Amino acid sequence: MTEISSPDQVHGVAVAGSEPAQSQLNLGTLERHDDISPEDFYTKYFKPRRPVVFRSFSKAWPAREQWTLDYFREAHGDIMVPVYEEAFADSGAAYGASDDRMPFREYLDLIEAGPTRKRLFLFNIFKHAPELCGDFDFPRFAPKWARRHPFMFFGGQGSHVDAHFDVDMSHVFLTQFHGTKRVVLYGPEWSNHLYRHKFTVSHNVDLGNPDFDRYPRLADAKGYECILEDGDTVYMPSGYWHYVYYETGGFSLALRSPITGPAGRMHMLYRVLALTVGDYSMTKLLGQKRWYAKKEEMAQRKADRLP
Ligand SMILES: O=C(O)CCC(=O)C(=O)O
Repeated sequence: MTEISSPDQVHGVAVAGSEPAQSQLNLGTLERHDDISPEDFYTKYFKPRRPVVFRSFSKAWPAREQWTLDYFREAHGDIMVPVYEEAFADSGAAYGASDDRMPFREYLDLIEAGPTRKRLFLFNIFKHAPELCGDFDFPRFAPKWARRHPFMFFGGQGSHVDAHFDVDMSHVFLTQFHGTKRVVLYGPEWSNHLYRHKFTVSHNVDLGNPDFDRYPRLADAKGYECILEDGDTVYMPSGYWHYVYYETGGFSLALRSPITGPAGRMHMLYRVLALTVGDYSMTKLLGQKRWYAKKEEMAQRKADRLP
């Protein structure tokens, strides 16, 4: 996800510490590998765009040992960090606006102390502390990397990131360091079943507590689920929807492999323009609440017409 796609998409209602009711969704368990070679990964997963969890991605990284809550607190605790909470998309929250700022040290204390909805989203700590880039590398698991856009994600127990796909259409490799999170994935072919809002990369459905009366076609969408633990990397192919629920406080690093080829790049450009120009213009024209209601109505109608 680029900085353009924003916490406007983060509009869920899960209560900190509550368990999501994902068992009702049609989810298979993601395949897992302790060790897979870059060549096998490319043939079996990257090329056919199949998500998977594996552990060999980060095994050579010094970060595996070094990056702990204590380390970040001591070495980088003074950095002022933008903190997000769940924000309803129709509540008037501005694109990209964080809810609060605080010293990193205080934020880490908070997520260690117990459940909290507060998250750091798309946090580029490397701008503040470039030396951290020496603690990991870009492994041979993808042909190309967006080297200037490594992002970190932190969250407290019970927080979640509502489902979305990344507007830059990158392939994402999300590596867990501390704590446990549940990740739910759907391929782009299910976007209408997920009631995607026009021009955006998100929807109004709360996958943590799905409302099948309101969104009946959601039940037909076939997705995947995995639990990410320290050392696991989930590969999320380009365009995959992802919903993340923090079972415990924790953090991860996302490395991104940009989409290649003219068709892929055109699609990325279309998505970025749709979100930044299309959605923005309609919001200006109709006002946030009316445009949101309209997007919701259109998504419902589209889903009703599905075979
Ligand atoms: O793990 C998270 O908190 C969110 C990850 C995410 O949304 C992403 O990598 O695009």
